[in-house]
Order: sequence, then C-alpha cells, then structure tokens
Amino acid sequence: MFFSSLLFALLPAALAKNIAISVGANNGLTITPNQTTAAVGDTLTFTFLTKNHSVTTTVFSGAVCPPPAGGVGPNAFDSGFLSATATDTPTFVYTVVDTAPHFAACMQGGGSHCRAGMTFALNPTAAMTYAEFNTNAANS
Ligand SMILES: *[C@@H]1O[C@H](CO)[C@@H](O)[C@H](O)[C@H]1NC(C)=O
Ligand SMILES: *[C@@H]1O[C@H](CO)[C@@H](O)[C@H](O)[C@H]1NC(C)=O
Ligand SMILES: [Cu+2]
Repeated sequence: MFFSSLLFALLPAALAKNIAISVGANNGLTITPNQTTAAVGDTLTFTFLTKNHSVTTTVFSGAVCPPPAGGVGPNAFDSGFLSATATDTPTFVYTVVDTAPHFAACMQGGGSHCRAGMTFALNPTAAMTYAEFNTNAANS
C-alpha cells in the first residue's frame, strides 16, 4: 500500500521532461526552437546566450509587441530582462502548469526585438499557430 502510493507520487515527476531553449544564439534576435509542445509538469529551460533579452508572455494578436513586464493572460510567465556575457549565460526555468496555448516574445527595445521575430509559442494550436502569431507580432 505505502509503496504503491509512493510509486504513483513519483511517477509524474519521473515522466516530466525538460525542454532546452536558446535565447539569442549567435547574437541573433531568435528563440530556438521557436515553438514547442509540453505537458503539465514539464519544464522549459531558457538559456540566454547573448545580449539582453526577455521571454515574456503576450497576446496572440493585436498589441503583441512589446509584451508588458510581467506577461499577459492566465498563467503568464516572464523571465524579466536577462543579460548574457561571455562568462555568464543566465537561465530562466518555467514549469508548465496548463496545456493552453501561450505566446511569448522579447520585450527589449520597445518591441523591436518582438517585431523582428524574437517570438515563441508554447502549445500552439491549429487555430493559433506560431507562424500566425509571429506575423501578428511583426505587424504590431
Ligand atoms: C521557426 O523555426 C523553424 C525551424 O527551425 C524555422 O524553419 C522557421 O523559419 C522559424 N520561424 C521564424 C519566424 O523564425
Ligand atoms: C537590460 O535591458 C533593460 C531594458 O532595456 C535595462 O533596463 C537593463 O538595464 C539592461 N540590463 C543590462 C545589464 O544592461
Ligand atoms: Cu530581445
């Protein structure tokens, strides 16, 4: 009895996966991969490789760029500004709490990075795709 409850308690953590995401690789205004699917309990580890960026939730359409500090929507997430140096590449870890689509972008430069494609989708859907979100960002 005790051991089976223990097993069930440990099982979700054992199955949870971590997804590694690069921010600003090769000095680019990019988040790579630019979209991913993840289950509740999975973690996304964003590693900030160059410059000074953020990964901040924003709206799918309309006033996408810049995302406001703190993020937008239920279960918003926001790394805040993280500045990389040659010897320090900070990370932001987000644990997924729902399976709803979330759209994020960099809030640096008054939205210029966001409009340039520094965008990211977590659990996009057929009706709300990453490509459409990125187009909405570019036009915002
Ligand atoms: C998103 O990533 C895919 C796969 O690397 C790439 O083909 C596509 O051009 C990227 N989209 C944007 C807008 O950067
Ligand atoms: C990062 O960018 C933000 C917003 O532009 C700025 O307030 C902050 O001082 C920058 N951090 C560093 C270490 O340059
Ligand atoms: Cu940026």
